[in-house]
Amino acid sequence: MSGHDALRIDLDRLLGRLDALAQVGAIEGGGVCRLALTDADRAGRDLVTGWMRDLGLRVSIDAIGNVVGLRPGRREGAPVMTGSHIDTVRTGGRYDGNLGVMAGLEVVRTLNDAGIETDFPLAVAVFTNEEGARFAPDMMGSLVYVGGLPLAEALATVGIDGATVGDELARIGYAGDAPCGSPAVRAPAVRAYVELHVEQGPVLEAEGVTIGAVEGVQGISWTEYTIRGVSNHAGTTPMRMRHDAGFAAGAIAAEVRRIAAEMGGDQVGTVGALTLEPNLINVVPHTAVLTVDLRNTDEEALREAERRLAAFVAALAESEGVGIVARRLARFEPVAFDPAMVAKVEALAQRQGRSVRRMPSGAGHDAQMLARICPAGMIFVPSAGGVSHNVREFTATEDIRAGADLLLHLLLDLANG
Ligand code: HGY
Ligand code: MN
Ligand code: MN
Repeated sequence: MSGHDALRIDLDRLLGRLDALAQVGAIEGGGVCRLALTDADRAGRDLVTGWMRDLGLRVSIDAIGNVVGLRPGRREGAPVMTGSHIDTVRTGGRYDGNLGVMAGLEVVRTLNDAGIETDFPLAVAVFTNEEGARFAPDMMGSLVYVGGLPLAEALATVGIDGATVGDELARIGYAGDAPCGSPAVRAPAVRAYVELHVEQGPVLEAEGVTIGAVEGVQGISWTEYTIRGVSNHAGTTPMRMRHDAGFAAGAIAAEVRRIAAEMGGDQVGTVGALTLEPNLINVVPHTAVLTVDLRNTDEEALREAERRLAAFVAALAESEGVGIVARRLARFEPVAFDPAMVAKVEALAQRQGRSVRRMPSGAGHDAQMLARICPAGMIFVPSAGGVSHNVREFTATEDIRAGADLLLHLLLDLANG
């Protein structure tokens, strides 16, 4: 432990910040809608960077809009970093991403109040567009940060509403001047990275366990399909004459479910977005655009799922006489976190008297990108009912306290090397 064993976060202060941030982009049912680079995202960023400055952090904003608040240590050099994201999906909860950033700020406040200076600097990061819901891929900001996606390519990305990342970043005033990683430019140095996040799944709650020591993140495959058929009269067109983009979209959605059931194990598949044109009751649709999200903890199995779907789509295009164009939106192989970091999370949780279990993450996280440049790890706390990406997302306050206290002491341990 860090020699400050009795140190604890202030739970009410942390909950207060979470509540205040949840008012920005608040939607019916207690959730939040702050899609990346919208006015609501700007308002959230303004609030959080204000808190960072109030805490005495040196705030830098890089060219993809990542915000890093730096707390100097006794020594110069690469910081120990924590953080997450504050952009949300359209039906977001108040904890996804936000908890990791708010807990990072609470750690800083706790250290400030205790007059504790760490050996190495500490940093709290807010990564741009982790969700990828408006601009694919997800984890875009942290991927650019570590040099995994060229900045120009990220800025040129066109979103689901036709806007580009670059234009929106400039519009909200977060196109920063701090250099960010790119294949050409070395990624900023980070000594270690730890992210606190809600599990967003049912495992911890079902097992009555408080802490997840996350071993890694499963593979992610996002594809958009554009299907071109022929619009025709719903009443006069014999079934044998149809080239029905709507039917083809529905067949793909059903096949995604069938492949997941057939493969079993960790295979999951989702058709989350679907639009038809002209989207009228009495017209056979001429166009359908849908997205498929496939994930698996095993890379080979994920590739098999992709192969099965691609074969189905090719045969469907043939049999229905439609054109189907696939566009890759995101593809990340499974990531394993640094075993020593996973062991640290587990051991510290046990030392703090918390129940803990090792587990993979079903969701993508910025930590999986930071793992490319430094030892990275994650702390999970339970999600009530396993619900997330839903306004009903909830984590019990005592679980938040457990996760934030664990983050506090893990960061102290890492920053005092
Ligand atoms: O899609 C995900 O896994 C994350 O919410 N970005
Ligand atoms: Mn998240
Ligand atoms: Mn999310």
